[in-house]
Amino acid sequence: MDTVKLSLIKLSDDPHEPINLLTISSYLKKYIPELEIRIIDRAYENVLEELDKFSPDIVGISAMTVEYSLAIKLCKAIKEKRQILVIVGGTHISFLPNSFDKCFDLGILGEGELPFLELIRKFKENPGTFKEKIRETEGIVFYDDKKLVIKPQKEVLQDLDEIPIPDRSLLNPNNFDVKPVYTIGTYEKRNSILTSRGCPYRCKFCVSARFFNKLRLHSARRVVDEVKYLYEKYGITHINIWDDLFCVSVPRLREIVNLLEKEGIKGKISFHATIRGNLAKDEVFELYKEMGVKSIGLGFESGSQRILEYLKGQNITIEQNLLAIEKGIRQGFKMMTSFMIGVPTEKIEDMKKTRDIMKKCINMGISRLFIYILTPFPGSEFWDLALEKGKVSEDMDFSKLSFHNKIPLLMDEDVPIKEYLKVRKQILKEMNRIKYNCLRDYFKDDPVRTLSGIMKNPFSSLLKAVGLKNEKEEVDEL
Ligand code: B12
Ligand code: SF4
Repeated sequence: MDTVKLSLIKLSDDPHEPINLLTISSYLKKYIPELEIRIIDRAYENVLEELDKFSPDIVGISAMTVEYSLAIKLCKAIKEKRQILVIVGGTHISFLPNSFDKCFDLGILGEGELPFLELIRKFKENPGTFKEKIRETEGIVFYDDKKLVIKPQKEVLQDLDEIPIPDRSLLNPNNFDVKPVYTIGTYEKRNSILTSRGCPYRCKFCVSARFFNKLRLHSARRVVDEVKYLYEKYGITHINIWDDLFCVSVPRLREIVNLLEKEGIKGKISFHATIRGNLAKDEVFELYKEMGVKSIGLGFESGSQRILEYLKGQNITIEQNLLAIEKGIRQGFKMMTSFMIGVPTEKIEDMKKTRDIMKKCINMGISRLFIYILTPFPGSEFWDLALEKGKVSEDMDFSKLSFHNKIPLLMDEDVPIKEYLKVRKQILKEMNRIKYNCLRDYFKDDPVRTLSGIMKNPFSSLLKAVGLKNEKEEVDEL
């Protein structure tokens, strides 16, 4: 086959760029330049209509757990119309290959670059015999007649710089509109980058650290080249760094700052990045400031030291988290943090401690604050526990597994639900104290745009983004 046409589908209707699909695309194009790729983003496009227009040979769907049920529906709808190859990839199938649905031709397990390249190569050689030839590839799952064959991926890319800078022209143009940026509360042309894979820690609830396993970093040069490309080619003024722990290497951070300066783009772009309480050294804040980081996310998780240790291990304390927040605020960063409740062994007293620490963070001047209910995503230690307790299964409705669940699946069994709901209501009320922060920031940045945005559609993404609608509904419901 001379050319292969590939469609990659982002199922989330959240208007963030699918950096994973961009990454896969740039890697595939490096080795198969004649490959024609069309990314379809459900946030802006009707997937089935766009597929009709593009008429691909292969469709690749990316699915997190919460999206897996939708991925199956979409695959069935595609197959009703045409018999083309439909592949599923992403975190869900990688952790739960046993949930592979027969409607898909194949699933890709783990990091997609190597197995997907192999697959497209084989398909391009001969679409007719491709299925027989792909069988020996590692990192795939498929049905061989009635037998499910799972071949885990043994090797992943070691040098992330082998992935060329993702080509943003594959994105829907709406991605480049000026938009409200929740983290900093201003209107920007924004985009995202990913400068690493993995994390040296193993928090019990975390999926991505286990997914990527070994920590790998893009070089500082490659990071700055991508930032420069976004600034010069697309006029991007804000970059969200999606890394789990961007500050994990201080020497690389320093090199990034130096290179931004050398390239003459330091101070021209603002960033959002993450930090961990035990890594929040003065030097990191200083480098973040110099680099142009304006907002910092920190996972506080719990106001109870016992639960914090249970979740994150012994290398982190409440004092470290508070100190990090205090330092950040003092230095002018917009600090944002998140907590979780509904943790196994967590008692009402522990939740009250979380409520009190939230109060403290608000009094200190935290900019944004979130509270989630612990969700046992496949890949985390909690999935196994929830499975044992019969709270989840491999053929459940996966759309229920989201942070926005109201009733926890794993909370300590001795905690009376009424008591839990009472504390949760107090926690939400506490959070409501700062719910206008973001709106206030938007007003400050551009009052006309903010007002007209609200007038045009009071339930717009602007209000949704500041959490007004959701929190009010939740408080009323309880
Ligand atoms: C950016 C991000 C988002 C963004 C954008 C998502 C997007 N589609 O791009 C937004 C904000 C929308 C988001 C939302 C949510 N997210 Co999120 N998100 C991330 C984050 C930080 C980065 C994703 C990423 O680009 N990673 C880098 C790439 C390289 O990795 P990757 O996505 O896994 O992709 C690789 C492979 O999976 C595979 N692959 C992926 N797709 C495909 C498709 C094909 C065809 C193939 C062959 C291969 C393949 O190849 C890729 C390259 O190696 C990850 C954490 C992380 N570090 O990964 C969490 C993460 C993916 N999110 C997670 C969760 C839970 C959510 C939410 C459910 C949270 C919630 N609100 O409850 C929502 C769901 C939204 C919805 N659909 O309703 C979990 C997923 C857990 C799970 N088992 O599903 C993660 C892992 C974080 C965690 N808790 O550990 N998220
Ligand atoms: S929660 Fe953050 S610090 Fe913990 S393992 Fe995951 S990425 Fe690392």
